[in-house]
Amino acid sequence: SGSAPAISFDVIIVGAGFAGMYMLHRLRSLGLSAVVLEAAAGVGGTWFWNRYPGARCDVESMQYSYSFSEELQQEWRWAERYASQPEILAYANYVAKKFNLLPDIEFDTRVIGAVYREEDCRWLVSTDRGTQFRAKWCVMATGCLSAAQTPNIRGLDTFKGRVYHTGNWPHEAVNFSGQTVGVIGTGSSGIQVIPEIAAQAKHLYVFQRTPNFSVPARNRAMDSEYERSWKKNYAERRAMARSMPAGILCQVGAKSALAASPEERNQEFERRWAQGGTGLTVAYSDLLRDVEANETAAQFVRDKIRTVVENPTVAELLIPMDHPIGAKRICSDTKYFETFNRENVTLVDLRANPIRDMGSDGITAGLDFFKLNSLVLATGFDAITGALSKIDIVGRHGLSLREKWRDGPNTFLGLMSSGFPNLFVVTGPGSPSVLTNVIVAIEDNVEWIASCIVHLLKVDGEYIEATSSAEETWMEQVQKAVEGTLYPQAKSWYLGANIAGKRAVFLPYVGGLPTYQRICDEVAAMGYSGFKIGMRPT
Ligand code: NA7
Repeated sequence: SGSAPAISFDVIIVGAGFAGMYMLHRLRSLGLSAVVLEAAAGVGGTWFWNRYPGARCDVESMQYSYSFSEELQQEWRWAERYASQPEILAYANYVAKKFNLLPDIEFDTRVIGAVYREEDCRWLVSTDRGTQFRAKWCVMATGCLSAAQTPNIRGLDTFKGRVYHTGNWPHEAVNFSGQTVGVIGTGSSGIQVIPEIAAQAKHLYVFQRTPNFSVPARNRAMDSEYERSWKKNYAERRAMARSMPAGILCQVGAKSALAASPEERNQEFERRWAQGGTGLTVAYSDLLRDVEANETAAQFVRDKIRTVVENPTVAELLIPMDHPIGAKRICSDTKYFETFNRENVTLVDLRANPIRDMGSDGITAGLDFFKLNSLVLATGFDAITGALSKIDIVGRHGLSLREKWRDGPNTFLGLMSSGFPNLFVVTGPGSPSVLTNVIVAIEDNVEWIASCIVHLLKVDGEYIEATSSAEETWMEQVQKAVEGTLYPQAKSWYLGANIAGKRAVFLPYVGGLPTYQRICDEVAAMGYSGFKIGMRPT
């Protein structure tokens, strides 16, 4: 390959999703030069790739949007209560245009390596196009749900039909009319795509390993009165949202579920069920802390599934019994359980009949063979660390990030990892990330990183690096925060339990966004305590 000299910038940003786009905008407003390197052909990150039918956000659109520009939040109009993937992608493109971000983004460019050069305190980043970029700072805006994971099914490559992954859906329209289709996976993606495929295909086989809790989204066209009230009070409501544990303005019950009478509880759960969305799991203060409290909500949803699904055997198979409700990310659906009342839909229970292999015509589960025209993998992501571990990141003394994180990721505040000076991560492991309205978490992290860079310029620092003791203390706090909650009782992607060989460590910080943000702000206010600011080696 031709080794053209590396192009230099102040900052290299990896990824042009919501994190990378805002990081670029923020750095440019500080007069810094930055380039964004993006594997996709467009902006939007996970919303660029997850184009499967039915893909939709589970945070209300009035909230799942940037708050940094009053003009933007006033002029953009959301069509629905919960935005669909095409609408969120259109929004991302609109933002990119409005803030003129495109000229500084290199598309179709996948970052494969990043090496820290101690001699000049610079990162050297290389791409799959053979190009190299050099910068003092590097921001990994690589996303929490961006590395799709394909299950290791024997013979998958011998299948003659088409195989799709929800997290890497083709751009051209896919038509399943007249086809027999299989879907593997019943997480959020599966639960969204299954009703859509069922409505189109001749027959749909749903291959379910673990049933999931899901609540109706009750999506609908945006109510103009609701939109108006948000836009009139946007600044105030955004501030209120930031004071909530998940950065989402919603009604969080302050009372123990066990302090309410069964009638009262039932009424409250019914009210939230009718409202739609994931609010059911925050109806009471202890739903994610107390097994008995949790069971009241779980039992409510189980009964709903029994009411909706006509065939009692199928209903029982769809009812989750293995984990507390909310300990895995709860799903939000549009007619998911109803779909199993259709004559063209068959539920295949993989716990009783595990997948054996695939051949050219279909799949064998247990003793049964299922002839398929197409297979859809809704099998999720190597979450939170997957996108980072795909890149060969090398810090001081040849230390590889992948090696360092082999037994679980160590970070200070999710933002930096010791041994990797000047390398920032947006919504990294050890930050609240996926337990929040991620756009809020992104904006706060980006602001923190931008202020940190401003500080370094002011004090003439060559590098900033997390100390290993601050990192150790933080990781203890992350683990302590999850103790006493029910999260560890589910084998979820929060724990990396869905990836073979991934060490089971609880990845996000569950202490809530306000606490996390207060700690981040305090650290900065104390002159970046827990970090070492260094001068250029002479
Ligand atoms: P998830 O939530 O990780 O769901 C993946 C699903 O795929 C889940 O039902 C898995 O069953 C199933 N799966 C994965 N591998 C296999 C194999 N080998 N065989 C059978 N079934 C398998 O991913 P999603 O994309 O739905 O959602 C991820 C997040 O994106 C979501 O929470 C939202 O925040 C957005 P398992 O439970 O492991 O038995």
